[in-house]
Amino acid sequence: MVIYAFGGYGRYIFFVTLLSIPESSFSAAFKMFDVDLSGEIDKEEFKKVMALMRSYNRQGAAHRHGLRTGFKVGQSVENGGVVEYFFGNDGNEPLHFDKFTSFLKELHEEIIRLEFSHYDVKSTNTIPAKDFALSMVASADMNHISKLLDRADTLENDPYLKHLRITFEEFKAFADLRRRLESLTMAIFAYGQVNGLLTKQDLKRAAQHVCGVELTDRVVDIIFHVFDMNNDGHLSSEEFLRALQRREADIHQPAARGGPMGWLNPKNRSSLLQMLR
Ligand SMILES: [Ca+2]
Ligand SMILES: [Ca+2]
Repeated sequence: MVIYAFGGYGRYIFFVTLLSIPESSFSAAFKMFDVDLSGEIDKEEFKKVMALMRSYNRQGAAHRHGLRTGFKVGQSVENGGVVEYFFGNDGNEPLHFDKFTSFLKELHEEIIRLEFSHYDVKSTNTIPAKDFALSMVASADMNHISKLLDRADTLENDPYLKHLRITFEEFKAFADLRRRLESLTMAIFAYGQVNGLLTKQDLKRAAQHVCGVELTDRVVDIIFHVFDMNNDGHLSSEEFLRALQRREADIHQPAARGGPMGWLNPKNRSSLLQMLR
């Protein structure tokens, strides 16, 4: 529970900044923070890069001059205790790669947990299948959003699916899969027997073998209900990518998204990637 441990809403900008680092870029991010290439991050390096990233994320492309006019190191960096956690109370402990990456991993996991609790209004530790479907659609390709929402709605007409409830572990498995799969789509489709079309069984095996993620039958049933748009019992590569691609249409209005996943703004990601280039 790193977010709760380290502070509340007022510090969220700090966490937004850290969360803008995608898992695939942890290693590149570490190198970026380690300004003097000593193999470890010290407190001043950390504060400097955080301030830079913060001003970049906040001002965005329209005010890019903010990067040049400078960030004021040590000024109003509300860090929610993270600086002390990383560098000790005296601020002199160096930060190594393992601690840096495991912290970021935990932070990402915490966001998944927050999203789950957002749907788990009665704290039963399970969420209805329809809410799960909606959460999948919320992170899918925006260009198909209304059709996918319709499909999520029809879940209630299915006598079997409508009563299913999804646990946090199942919810997290899908989030893990989505996160890891983007770069592994080709490998996944090697599991499709016919022209790269995935059956439910193919998807389960591929998730397990390629990504080490265990999907339960009901999660796979819900995935197919929503994303097998032509109802042929297979996921084509287009259908599959629709499920994995993050939505794109509203990146200019991150605040309008609401909910914890609004923090994971594609715009923040691409900002960082630009910085890393
Ligand atoms: Ca260093
Ligand atoms: Ca299909």
